[in-house]
Amino acid sequence: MSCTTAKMITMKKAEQHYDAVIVGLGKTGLSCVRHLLRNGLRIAVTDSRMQPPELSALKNEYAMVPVYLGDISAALLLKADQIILSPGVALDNKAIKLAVERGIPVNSDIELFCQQATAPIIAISGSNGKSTVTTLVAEMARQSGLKTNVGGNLGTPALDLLTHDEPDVYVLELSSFQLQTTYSLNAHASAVLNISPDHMDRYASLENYANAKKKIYSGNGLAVINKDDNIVHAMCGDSTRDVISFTRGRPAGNNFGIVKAHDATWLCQGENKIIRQTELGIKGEHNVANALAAMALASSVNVPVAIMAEVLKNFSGLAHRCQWVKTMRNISWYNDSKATNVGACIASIKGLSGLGNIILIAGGDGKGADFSSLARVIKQYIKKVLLLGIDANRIAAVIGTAVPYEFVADMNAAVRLANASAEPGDLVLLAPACASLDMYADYQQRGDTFVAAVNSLEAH
Ligand code: UMA
Ligand code: ADP
Repeated sequence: MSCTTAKMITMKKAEQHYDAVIVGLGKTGLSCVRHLLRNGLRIAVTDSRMQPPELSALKNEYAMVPVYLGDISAALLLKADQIILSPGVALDNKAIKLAVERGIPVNSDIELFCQQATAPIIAISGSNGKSTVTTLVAEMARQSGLKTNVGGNLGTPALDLLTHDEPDVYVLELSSFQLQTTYSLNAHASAVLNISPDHMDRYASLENYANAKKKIYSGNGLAVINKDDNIVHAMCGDSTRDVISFTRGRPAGNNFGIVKAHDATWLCQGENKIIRQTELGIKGEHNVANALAAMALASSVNVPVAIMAEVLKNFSGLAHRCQWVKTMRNISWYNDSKATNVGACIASIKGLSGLGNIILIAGGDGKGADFSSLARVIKQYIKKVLLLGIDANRIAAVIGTAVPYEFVADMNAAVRLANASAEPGDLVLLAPACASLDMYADYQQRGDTFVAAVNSLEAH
């Protein structure tokens, strides 16, 4: 080969090579662009959508970064030293699979984060309660004087939390999608809050889904375990590391749990009473578990129990989580748009069940869920169900004749019909047991649409 030909080949290779190709141009993708450019890497971005959400931000801020839209191309991925995969893209995408077969590493934004962050990380996963617990832990850490950066699946991409001055602690909500391509996490403390089926369109089995979440316990930090959840409990069963548990039963040793005393039911560490259940700002049995988990995690950075109790009194919950909207004609309306799987819907119904008969608004994109476990709870607590979205039929099939149900075209129709069906003393609950993406941009938009429809009732 002549010297000129060899040079041309080298140049061609250099032209085609990327240090990293970022797959996905949503929030995560854009945070990866910023991070990798800061580190001087040569990158390209691809997204299967023709109009991904952060396209104009990318064009405005980083016009020089090549972007490939439409079907994700294996040929592009094969030009990369590594692929940075956004959580919304499945590992079984054809092009990604081919790249993996050819030995190209696939990493999450969380992997990049872990490679760079030096402050301790408190990491939280689970099927339900992640955002609530993450917010509580961050608030407890902040109130105790720690400089705290909070984010991840909660909203702010983890890489956007990296600052010049490292905080005292990072508090990260992590999804199974983020964890499955993370390898360097060694959290100071971590928890899988609970496991119930979710994202069954992305996992072959519950076991695969749980195994992705289990990765949060990698390393040797404090493992916080839900003693009441067999799947979580088994994740660190034979561990020799530091483990602390929480339970809605009586706690053994220095673990967190519930003690029923003559005066009240207390959330405790061992025998040490921290806060009465009635004083919690967030309501429902599932939130008792969330409060206990938050305290166990916060104890890893020495948050005083008095501060834990104060935060738990003052925190009345995040928007779209079992949120009271209003009461009219003695009918109360609740927005739990974030109940995006069956487990969350059941927890939501049980949490409100003592307050009156419930009319349930449910349905949306079931993400491959098996809805059969909803049937018993609906039969026990629900007066009527209004169903919308692409999987409305699948929910109707499990309800059968147990409880009356009707199909509705949209949220306005659901709210109008619920209002017409409700009697004084009833509750109307939006707890869809499904994702919102078949009808709305996200769960927030679905919840906002519900709240707007409820508010418009008053005018009539
Ligand atoms: N998408 C495509 N083609 C692509 C890339 C994405 O169609 O090439 C679609 C995905 O299928 C998905 C949507 O675009 O429906 C968003 O995917 P994304 O990876 O671009 O998402 P981001 O905007 O980066 O937001 C992600 C998390 N989203 C998902 O995991 C789907 C956000 O969690 C998270 O807040 C954000 O990163 C910052 O970390 C949201 C979520 O729904 C709240 N998470 C799931 C959950 O909580 O159940 C896991
Ligand atoms: P995530 O971030 O995991 O989706 P959130 O804290 O946003 O969890 O809560 C979403 C919904 O999940 C709540 O409104 C409630 O219906 C349900 N939920 C919250 N915590 C729990 C729990 N510990 N167990 C079961 N369901 C829960």
